Amino acid sequence: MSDNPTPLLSAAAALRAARHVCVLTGAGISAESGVPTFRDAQTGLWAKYRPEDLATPEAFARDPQRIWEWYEWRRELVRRVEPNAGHLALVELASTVPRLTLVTQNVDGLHQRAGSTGVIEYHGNILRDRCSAEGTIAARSSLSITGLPECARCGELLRPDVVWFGEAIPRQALLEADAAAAACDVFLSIGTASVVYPAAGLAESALRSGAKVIEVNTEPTALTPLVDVALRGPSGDVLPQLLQALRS
Ligand code: BJW
Repeated sequence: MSDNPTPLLSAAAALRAARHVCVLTGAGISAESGVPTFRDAQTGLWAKYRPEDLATPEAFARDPQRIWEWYEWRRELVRRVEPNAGHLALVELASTVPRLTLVTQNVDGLHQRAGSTGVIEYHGNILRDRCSAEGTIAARSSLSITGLPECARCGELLRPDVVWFGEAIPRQALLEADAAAAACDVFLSIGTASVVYPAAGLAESALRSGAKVIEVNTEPTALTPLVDVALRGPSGDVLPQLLQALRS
């Protein structure tokens, strides 16, 4: 028998020894629920649309109707889907390790629906509206002049409460995620291409602090050359297997 443990057993051993696990999830963890990722060449959202046409404040200022149509379509989709085995495995992982911080780049709320608590929403939440003038979470006015969602308080246009390119990460989320990445002893990067910053910098920060970094992804990513363990496969399969290995 070989002395080299399999990647799954190595990852399980790292988690067993961990006091604080920081998890960063990306679009890949929701793919098995039926939510499209961004950068998949065939099915990704950016395969059909250019990011700068839809996910920037400039695009919204230029054509709010088009942006709202895209986001309403995605909202409907997110409301119809269910959390998958990957989301559920992270709920269990949180009750298995001494401390777990879950940071998600996803805006779909599926971690919370699966039962995860204290989720740090790094890029916001697609199901909330925010006033484009006041910046606060806002209710819709029932008297819209433009036919687009307007703020019940000030009448300005509402926008989805997500973070577009060139916009700052919500301050609390940024601080909490930075602190967890720098303090954890295991960092788990799941279903993200690791190309969008500052989120992609969290794993780098964890590595600098001496944490073990484990990646779960169907494909190699920009982070793969730096990780301690790479687990290849859909997170809905790999995460339950990892949990089982951790418990045995
Ligand atoms: C599976 C799977 C399965 C598939 N199982 N795996 C250099 C350094 C630092 C920053 C920059 C830089 N150059 C440019 C920037 C700025 C920019 C940036 O990073 N650009 C890069 C693209 C180059 N960043 C920003 O603009 C950020 N803000 C900022 O920097 O602010 C500065 C500032 C400071 C102070 C004041 C003002 C400004 C903001 C970034 C916002 C990103 N927003 C989006 C849209 C959110 C709203 C919406 O949903 O519409 O967030 S873009 C999109 O990308 C979305 C995602 O959260 C994010 C990351 O995508 P993710 O999750 O990695 O998805 P994919 O599709 O790329 O990958 C999926 C992965 O899953 C793949 O690897 C698959 O293989 C895998 N997979 N099935 C497991 N079943």
